[in-house]
Amino acid sequence: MPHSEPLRLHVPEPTGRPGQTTDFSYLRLSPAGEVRRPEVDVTPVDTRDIAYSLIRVLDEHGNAVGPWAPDISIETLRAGMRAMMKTRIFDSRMLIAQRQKKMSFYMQSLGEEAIGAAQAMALNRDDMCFPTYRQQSILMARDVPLHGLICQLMSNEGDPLKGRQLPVMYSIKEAGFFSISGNLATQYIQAVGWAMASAIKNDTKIASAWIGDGATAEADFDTALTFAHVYHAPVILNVVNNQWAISTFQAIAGGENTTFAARGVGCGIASLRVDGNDFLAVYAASKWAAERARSNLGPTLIEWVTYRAGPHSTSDDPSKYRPLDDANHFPLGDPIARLKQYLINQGAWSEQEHEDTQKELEAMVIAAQKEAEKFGSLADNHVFSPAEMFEDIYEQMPEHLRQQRQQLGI
Ligand SMILES: Cc1ncc(C[n+]2csc(CCOP(=O)(O)OP(=O)(O)O)c2C)c(N)n1
Repeated sequence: MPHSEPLRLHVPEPTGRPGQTTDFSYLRLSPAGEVRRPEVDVTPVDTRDIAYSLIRVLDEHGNAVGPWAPDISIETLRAGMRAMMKTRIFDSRMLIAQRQKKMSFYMQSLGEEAIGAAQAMALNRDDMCFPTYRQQSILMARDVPLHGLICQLMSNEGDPLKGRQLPVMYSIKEAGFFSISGNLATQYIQAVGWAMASAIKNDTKIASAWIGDGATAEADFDTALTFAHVYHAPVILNVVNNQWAISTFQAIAGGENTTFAARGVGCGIASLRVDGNDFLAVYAASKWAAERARSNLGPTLIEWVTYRAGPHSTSDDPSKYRPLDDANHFPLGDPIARLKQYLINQGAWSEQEHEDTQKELEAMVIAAQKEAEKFGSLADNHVFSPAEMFEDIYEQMPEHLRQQRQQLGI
């Protein structure tokens, strides 16, 4: 048949712009408990249906249902609750500090707290995470001291990174938290290499790689999948699909009419798609993937479906490109509220305990901030000496850097 119609370029658009309401029916959702749980030695291609479904454990009444309901102690869940609450409180305090000009920049993880926290609790402490700038919940779950983080944020004289990095770009080797880089996606392939090294050394540690939906469009994402597949690297390949990459909707990163989990299947990697706001599902899927990796069964890709409830960063105003109350309409709700309901149903939490914990953690963050501010903040210019700028570029300072330092007279 001859075609006479002119060709049209397709440019994906979000269904909701400012002043409108998002139609979230584009998300492929499954009811809690519905998706099957294969054995960990499943052949990757046999996870295809799961890559297009959504693993969920908590139903709308806060009950844990189905084959993915994890074997997890109430103590671990209570610790998870605290880690998520601490993350959210830390974020909101640091946002204020940024507005007070005590730091130049900040990035919240509002709405995404369950993902990093639950995976951190499913891993061993010496498994290495290769995070983006939005996995501070891993640090909270691993109980990293807050005052060092705040010194980094304030670029002050106590900053472990000596003021060389943008706030939030932490580097905490002892907590298995790889140095964050501003260059999107670079850490994904580095995680695979780290996992390969662990296998080469016949070690038992695994790696956990992190990327956002937007950054999957970077070439390093595909390279990482190829290497992970070829060498059966012991790595968990996490894709946090929070629907947005700054002002860009996930459809324009390649999410329209498909899923990010499906990318893994195409590369021969076992892949799961999971409710990222369901702490129990995150824990269960992370455990499953960790067991695969530790048993030499290879990598697992997990797409976490969630919603970036806050602005991209303190330099962003989402009201310019999406509906104001979008997060309230997101069908997977809020991760803290959902775990809270579950724990209350179990008789393991209460409104009173929630309030008390909130106050206790707020006091902890405020105390840490006070401690950090003893080293100054950006507002009072207590920063590292400029002489530090020339250190650590190479292991030994070369002559030309020594001369540049001398030119500054420091
Ligand atoms: C290589 C590269 N390109 C562009 C940027 C600018 N940039 C910073 S964050 C961001 C959006 C990333 O979105 P996503 O991967 O979805 O993660 P999210 O911020 O939603 O957590 C962009 C484009 C960058 N830092 N590095």
